Amino acid sequence: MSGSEDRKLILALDVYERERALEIAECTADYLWAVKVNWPLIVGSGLSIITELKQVTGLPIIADLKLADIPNTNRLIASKVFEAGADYIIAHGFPGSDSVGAVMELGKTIIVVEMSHPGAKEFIQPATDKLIELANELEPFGVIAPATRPERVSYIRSKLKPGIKILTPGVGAQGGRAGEVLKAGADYIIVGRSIYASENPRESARMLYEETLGV
Ligand code: O7E
Repeated sequence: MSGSEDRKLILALDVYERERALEIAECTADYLWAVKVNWPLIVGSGLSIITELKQVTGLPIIADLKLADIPNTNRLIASKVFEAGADYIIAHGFPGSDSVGAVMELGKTIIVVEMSHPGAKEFIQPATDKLIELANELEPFGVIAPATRPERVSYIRSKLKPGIKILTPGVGAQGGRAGEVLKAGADYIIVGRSIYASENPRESARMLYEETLGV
């Protein structure tokens, strides 16, 4: 198995229960680069789950809050979440550079430039070029792009400053394929249900990890 710096798999831990979350994170940690915590787990188990997951796995924690508020509110939320131990926070870009900037002042940030679901074509995809411009200007750690549309990942890669990472949700349950999206230019794949809802989460994570090797 490679060191964590070579890993490309992020677990989207979208369960409610604390015990289940800790158990799944612990048994899959060997194959992960990071664990992503979204609202289902925070509303189910509280913010302290971030601290606990960090202790149990030793991995980076991405707080996927999709922050989309005025700068002051983004700042109030992000400061508590970084304080809890999050290493990265995901923010929407559409509220503007001041809102995203307020999060970036506090810690490493990931900006949504396009989403993976069908409805993303209605409002977000028409704004993707502007959101890429915003990312190129602010230079966050990374951006979110859709694993369900590898051609869009290639496009986003071609417009994005080198060095800004591309993280892609939508592999597995939403139809995206790991190898294909990594070849298209993604740096990391984000996978939820195909791991946490499978009969053997460790084995599912191992198989996805194997798929990412050598791409
Ligand atoms: O479909 P799954 O079960 O593999 O889970 C995918 C996870 O990625 C889930 O947490 C979902 O909220 C998230 N996600 C998407 O599925 N599509 C997106 O466009 C964006 C995200 C995401 O991670 O948001 C970061 C902003």
